Amino acid sequence: MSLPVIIIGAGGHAAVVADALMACGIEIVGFTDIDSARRGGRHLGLPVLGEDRHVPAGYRQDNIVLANGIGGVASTELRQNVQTGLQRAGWQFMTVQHPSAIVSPKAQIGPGVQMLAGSIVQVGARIGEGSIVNTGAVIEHDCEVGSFVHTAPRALLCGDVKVGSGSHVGAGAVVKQGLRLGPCTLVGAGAVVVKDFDGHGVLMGTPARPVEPAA
Ligand code: JB2
Repeated sequence: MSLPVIIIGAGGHAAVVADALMACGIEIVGFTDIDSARRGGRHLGLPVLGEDRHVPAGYRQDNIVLANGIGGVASTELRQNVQTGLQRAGWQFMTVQHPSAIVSPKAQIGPGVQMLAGSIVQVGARIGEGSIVNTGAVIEHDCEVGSFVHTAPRALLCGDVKVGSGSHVGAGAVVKQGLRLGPCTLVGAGAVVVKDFDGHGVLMGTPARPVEPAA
């Protein structure tokens, strides 16, 4: 059983992470949030403790773990920066697996990965640190997903796809089997990707094509 958890961030993704932890019977101490006005309030019925430095008395790095409640659409940079900063200060980030997620015992799951309700991670898949497999997303066999990748709700990576670190695969998008997407690729919602892409850019549409990011 996990140590009690503090969730970083008190927004939409944090609520989804909290729900997954509650479904596992894991104790949640509360949320932190950069918005100091929220200190003393509640989120999902649990206390907002204050900013990241406001860990309640009695809790230390050896008797509590953190869960990353910051999601982000399009960019996972904030999520990554907040987590790596706190890790440098000595905090551990837990892996989260909703009880309804199906995760092959032959998949390799990095530290701090979040596999949310109804997601599927198939045999031979490898998922790097801090990535999100969001609600109903599917990572098929032998995929290699880098660190801090967000696979959004219902996105589908067919077998043997490689996705570079810091990428976002939008809701309902499909990436055809065997493709390679470089780091920091943004796949728009509903896109169908049928060609490799070097990364650091945006793919949209069916079939997906590179587009200029919105100004
Ligand atoms: O450095 C920080 C920090 N920066 C922003 N530390 C802490 N502890 N909290 C921080 N925040 C807080 O995260 C913001 O003040 C805000 O309350 C929260 C982010 O909430 P929001 O609902 O705006 O975004 P999200 O990342 O939880 O959810 C986004 O990404 C999900 C994957 C949304 O787009 C969701 O719809 C989406 N499902």
